[in-house]
Amino acid sequence: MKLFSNLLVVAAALSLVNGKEDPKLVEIWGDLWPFQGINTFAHLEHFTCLTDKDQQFDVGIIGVPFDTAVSYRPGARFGPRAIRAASQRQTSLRGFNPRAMFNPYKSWAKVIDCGDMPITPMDNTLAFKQMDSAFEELLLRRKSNHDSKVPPRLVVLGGDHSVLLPHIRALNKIYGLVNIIHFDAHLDTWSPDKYPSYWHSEQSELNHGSMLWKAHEEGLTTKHNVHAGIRTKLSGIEDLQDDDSQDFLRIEADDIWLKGVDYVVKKIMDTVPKHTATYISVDIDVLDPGFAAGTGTQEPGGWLPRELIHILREIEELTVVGADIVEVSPAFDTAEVTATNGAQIAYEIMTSMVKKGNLDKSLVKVVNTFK
Ligand SMILES: [Mn+2]
Repeated sequence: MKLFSNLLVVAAALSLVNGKEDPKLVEIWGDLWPFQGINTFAHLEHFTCLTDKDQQFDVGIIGVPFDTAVSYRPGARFGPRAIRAASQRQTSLRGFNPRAMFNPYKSWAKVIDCGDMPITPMDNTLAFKQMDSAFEELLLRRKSNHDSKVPPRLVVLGGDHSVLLPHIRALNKIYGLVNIIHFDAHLDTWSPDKYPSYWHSEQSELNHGSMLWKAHEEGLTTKHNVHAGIRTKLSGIEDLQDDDSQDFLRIEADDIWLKGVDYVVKKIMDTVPKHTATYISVDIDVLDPGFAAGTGTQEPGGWLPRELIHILREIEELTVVGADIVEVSPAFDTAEVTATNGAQIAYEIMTSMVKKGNLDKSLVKVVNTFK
């Protein structure tokens, strides 16, 4: 019986909804196997953080199921639920990350699943208003559970890549300029001119390949930014010149086998100052389509999951103020491969965020932005 119960996942906390449970029944029925129960990310406790304003946390998973800014295959609105389903073998009891020698789910931090942002799929202007407001609500008007002088941090499950922009806008209000480490097959620094059309509106300028351009236009980012895993087709060499002018260092997908994984790690660490606010954005299409078919814009010749995982571990000392894993589109996935990689990447990033400790309050540039 002892061995048997060791194999079980204690999920009693998930069932404590009204405080009226019979302890004896909880003892009998309160344990679930990883494939059982309602899906939250890694069986974390779930709170609807947007409506529960007194809910304090240190690191929150938040789903942003928005995909009406894609330029090719849609479907990433179902990314959050697919990543949550694929995360079920992560539990606090089996959450020890051997590569990091650390369990992010059993440490100082209160890590919870904040649920999803309710974003309209009918009107992108309104959708971005909703996302701007939601990120401000969760970051500017909240305190972290561990230290009331710093806000909590979010790990976003996308959604298409454009959901980065409202997150960076909110982070910029707190920390000032933010460094971006952008794992992606594509540049995503394309200006609207690169999508020529007779038909034009202000909102049509923003899509999942232009949000980094927009972030630069709005003056949200530093001069210490990195793209890693790039292998996109271009409209011409001028795309790279435009990218240079937005202060991104490019690490090509081929660099990982031509120059090695250590080269990639060193380039990132040489570019991004360790003690400054840094955002990690992972477009799942940085992985080869063989490992991430479930995405909107596949590019052959990408990285292996083990390479990305290793790099994320090697850069764990950076000061990560927020992160995302985007563009998981489960309708194109096979055998949950893409979503499982997405869940693992979220776990690796969360491991780093918790392992490094809470943020130093000196990073918070704007005082009294949150109550
Ligand atoms: Mn992207």
